[in-house]
Amino acid sequence: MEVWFTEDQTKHLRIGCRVREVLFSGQSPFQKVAVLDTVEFGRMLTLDNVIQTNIKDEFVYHEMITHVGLNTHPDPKKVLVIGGGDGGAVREIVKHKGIEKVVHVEIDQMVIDVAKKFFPELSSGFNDPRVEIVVDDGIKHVKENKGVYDMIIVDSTDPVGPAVGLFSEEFYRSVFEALTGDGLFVAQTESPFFNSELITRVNTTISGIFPVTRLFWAVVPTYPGGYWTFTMGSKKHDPLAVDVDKDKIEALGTKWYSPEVHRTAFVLQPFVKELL
Ligand code: AG3
Repeated sequence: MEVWFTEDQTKHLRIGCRVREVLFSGQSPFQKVAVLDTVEFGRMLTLDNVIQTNIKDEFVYHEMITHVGLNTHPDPKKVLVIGGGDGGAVREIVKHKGIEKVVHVEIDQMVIDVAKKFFPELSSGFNDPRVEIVVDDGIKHVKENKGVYDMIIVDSTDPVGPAVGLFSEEFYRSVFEALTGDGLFVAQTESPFFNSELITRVNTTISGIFPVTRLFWAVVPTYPGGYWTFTMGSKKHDPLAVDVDKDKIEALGTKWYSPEVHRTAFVLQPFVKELL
């Protein structure tokens, strides 16, 4: 018997993956959590039937949501990750030797438990002594912590349900306050093919708060459109002005991010430029 997982990427577009085995399925207080062993992508995490990550393409997203910002700030020491309970972002952050502390605020304990059990390749960073896991609401956490973080990463789900607040002006203002004087933040900001209005709104909002706002992109085959964006808001440092250290990046052992990609990720096609 053939088993297929389908995500409704939009009302009129679906992605389907053939499933070898359903490894886990549970309902948390926040969402339906599932782990599927897919034929094309290996183990895959879905939340409310939306693909979050998988063994085959996770490196692109996790390298880009972390290293672009970590190489823009000259000396990041304290980093906050909101969401990203799978651990992929934390794994990349702890590769940086200068990092002293990573606070990882994930709202859903079940996602953390599932990551530890089914995605050891992603959650390995959880064992690093510099990492503190806090099961709480990220919005509340940024409101309660002011002037603390060099970098904040918003590794959220799509802007529906619990994640809506993570795309709001009020939240971006709290993020600004939670950062140190030269801090910066990076958020995942969806697809220019299917979420163009969101990209425009988020960029306008962040530009009204942060002196530097930059959109960059990468290819994630399992996300709608395959072309995915991230937005950086920075108080001082401009990712386009930094000369990234080749040796330092080589030491990270990345598979997508490189000094060249640091620059080309900010090269936007005319239809994307138009959104900003
Ligand atoms: N965060 C989810 C990105 C949104 C994907 N959207 C979709 N498939 N419709 C990824 C979490 C990985 N740490």
